[in-house]
Amino acid sequence: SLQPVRRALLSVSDKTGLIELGRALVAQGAELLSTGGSAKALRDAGLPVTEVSDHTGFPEILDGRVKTLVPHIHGGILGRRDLPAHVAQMEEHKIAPIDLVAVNLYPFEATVASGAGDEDCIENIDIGGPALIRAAAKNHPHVTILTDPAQYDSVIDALKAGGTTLEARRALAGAAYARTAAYDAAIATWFAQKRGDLLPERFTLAGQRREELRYGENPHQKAAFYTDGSTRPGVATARQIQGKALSYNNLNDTDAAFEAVAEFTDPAVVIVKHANPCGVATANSLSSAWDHALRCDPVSAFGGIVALNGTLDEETAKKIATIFTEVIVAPDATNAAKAVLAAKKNLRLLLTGELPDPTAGGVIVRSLAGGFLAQTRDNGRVEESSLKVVTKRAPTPAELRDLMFAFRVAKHVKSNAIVYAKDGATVGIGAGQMSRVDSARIAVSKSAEAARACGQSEPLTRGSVAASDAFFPFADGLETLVEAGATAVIQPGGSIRDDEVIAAADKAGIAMVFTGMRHFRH
Ligand code: 93A
Repeated sequence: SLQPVRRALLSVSDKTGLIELGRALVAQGAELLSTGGSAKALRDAGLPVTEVSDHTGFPEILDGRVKTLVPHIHGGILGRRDLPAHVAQMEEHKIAPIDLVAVNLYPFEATVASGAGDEDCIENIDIGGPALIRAAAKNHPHVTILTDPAQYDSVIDALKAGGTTLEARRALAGAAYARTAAYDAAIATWFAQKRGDLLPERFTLAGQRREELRYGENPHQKAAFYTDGSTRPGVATARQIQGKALSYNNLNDTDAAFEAVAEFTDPAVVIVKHANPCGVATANSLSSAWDHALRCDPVSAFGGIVALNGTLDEETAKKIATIFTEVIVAPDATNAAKAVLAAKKNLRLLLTGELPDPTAGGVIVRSLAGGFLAQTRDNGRVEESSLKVVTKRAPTPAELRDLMFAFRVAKHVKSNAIVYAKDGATVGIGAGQMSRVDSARIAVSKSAEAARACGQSEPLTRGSVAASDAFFPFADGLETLVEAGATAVIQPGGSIRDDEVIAAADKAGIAMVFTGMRHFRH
């Protein structure tokens, strides 16, 4: 049944689209009720509007904390038009029915994000707005509830055609409760963070669907991309300059690549395939970092995601464009670089403006059967000063630089992770194996392949350093690194057999440092 609107209540903080909505309502004969600021905006646009306080005979009090929290408003929204007793009571108390409510809430989330003080944040906790939204949504058989300017157009069209359908009102009611739930989740999170409690007893996930994806990890899975309002530079906040829509796997891989490349201050390039880096390099230019990153595993780099930590320049863009690449993500790109990529219609270019702070806090969530796991981000960073040399030989300055680099890369490789590096570039990456020894061996065999590809007989791991994301439970893992030609090793330490591992390192004459910090990643 189409529901025309005789009376509408408009109370919005975000005035976007308000006038158009008001005009459409007036055009189809509705009376407009409105609160202070919204009423003023409507009046200024020349629309007839009744202040809520005039309608109820009760003034806005307590600095606006009580504006619409009165029976005349809530009775008008909640009364069932199909129950004679409700209709009679509304008449008895001179409560006029309200058929449409448009409310968007005090900008609590934006106020918190702006770094405002406690008092300001608290004043931006909307009480009357959520009450209006929840009441109107409950009575959706009779009432239309709008909570977002993006919904206005379709309702304006419906009003022109005689009113909203029950189906539309039901969908809007669902969206309304999602909005109040997300709003309360943001408030609860704020209180938890104030207490320093990142993982509170009740944890509510709230996201806004940004887009439906063509499919999930596989074509038979449905998928969507949700954003949580975080301003962390990355896939969710990036501008897409060109290319087709990003897939589920693209988004996941782009996130992994960009978070990894943000670890480095020198010009750096990370190439990711299946959420693992297959080449990482730092150099004195992005162009040369690209060359070195690609050399690590040119076979895997085909169809990869490329992340850069600086402005993409023309020379680097030309090089990347020579191999099939799914996504390039960078803080920025020069016009010349953009022009180079423009010819590659399918290639997506994402620009983030900034790099994310790898040391920033935050919470990471992963779902599992019956619930989800939450943990704080792995924002741990090993600094040179915290390394402990455990072998007779200490690393040379050149080895030390590469050890630091390799361990930082290992943090972004799925466990068990083994990373060989030389001269600021990975030369072999072993990822995601069930045994650490296997990861070490795989990295070497890949590096031998890469060496053949560039006409070398020796694997690139000769004379490299190696990083392990976790300790070696036995000496055999370390021995594999030595056999591959690593001259220095970085690992967390902490195994009950550390002594055996250190003895094996000393026997081989290599240098080894302990970080005291593990970087598992699954
Ligand atoms: O302070 S409130 O929690 N108390 C209320 O009774 C109330 N009624 C509506 N905030 C209330 N609102 C909110 O005022 C709405 O959710 C909307 O965000 C805002 C619109 O105020 P104005 O029309 O004065 O700009």
